[in-house]
Amino acid sequence: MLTKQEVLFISDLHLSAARPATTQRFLRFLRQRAPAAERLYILGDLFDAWIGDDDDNPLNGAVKQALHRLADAGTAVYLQHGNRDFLLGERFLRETGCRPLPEYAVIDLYGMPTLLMHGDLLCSDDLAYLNFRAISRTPAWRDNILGKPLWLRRLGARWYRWRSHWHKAKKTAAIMDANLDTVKETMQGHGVTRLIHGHTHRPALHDLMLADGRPAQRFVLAEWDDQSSVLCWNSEGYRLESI
Ligand SMILES: [Mn+2]
Repeated sequence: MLTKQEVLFISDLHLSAARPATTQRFLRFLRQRAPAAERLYILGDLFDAWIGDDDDNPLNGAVKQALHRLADAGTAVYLQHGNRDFLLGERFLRETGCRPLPEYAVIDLYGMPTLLMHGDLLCSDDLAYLNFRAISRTPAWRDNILGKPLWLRRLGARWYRWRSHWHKAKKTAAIMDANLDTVKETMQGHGVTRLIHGHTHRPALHDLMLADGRPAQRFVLAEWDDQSSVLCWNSEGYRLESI
């Protein structure tokens, strides 16, 4: 077998029955592209909504099976929660062979400590969202939601999506972007000069300077839409690959 030497990063696929082309592209990526990698990091919002590990719709089944096949083929798959799929739980991990990442995950990337985040915590100007986030990550909130029957959760997800769409329309672009001070404080707090995150759907590579004068880099991953991109690292450096 070939040595697997690459490390891949993706985020914000927002898989849902409403976007079958993206799902197909992702399944093909898992089958054909990802097995060449040593590690695949999925930095949140793999699904557009996740209402519980017991949701056995066909899309979830196909994705779970493909992830497991990849893990079985020797690629380590790491999963971070996004703001849309933070209810992904233990059972999902068991059924896919994915390994969980904490909301701030520092990994070694070819000798360089690198912080991985979904990115929603960087949008610190969006106080209404951060407030909801704090409440919705408590065990009580979670148990309450997951204790409801599946049909009710399905209905709730539709309502939530509609409401979130409507709320977003009222927020300014600046509020929904990462706050630069928060970015710098977070990086400095974790002792890194490299950060990779998604969530904002504003793909870019930002050069910045930390308060202690060290130059730093922030990679913002793209959402998977009509186009898909993958951030690929190997010992030589990085490149963006379109799928
Ligand atoms: Mn997100």
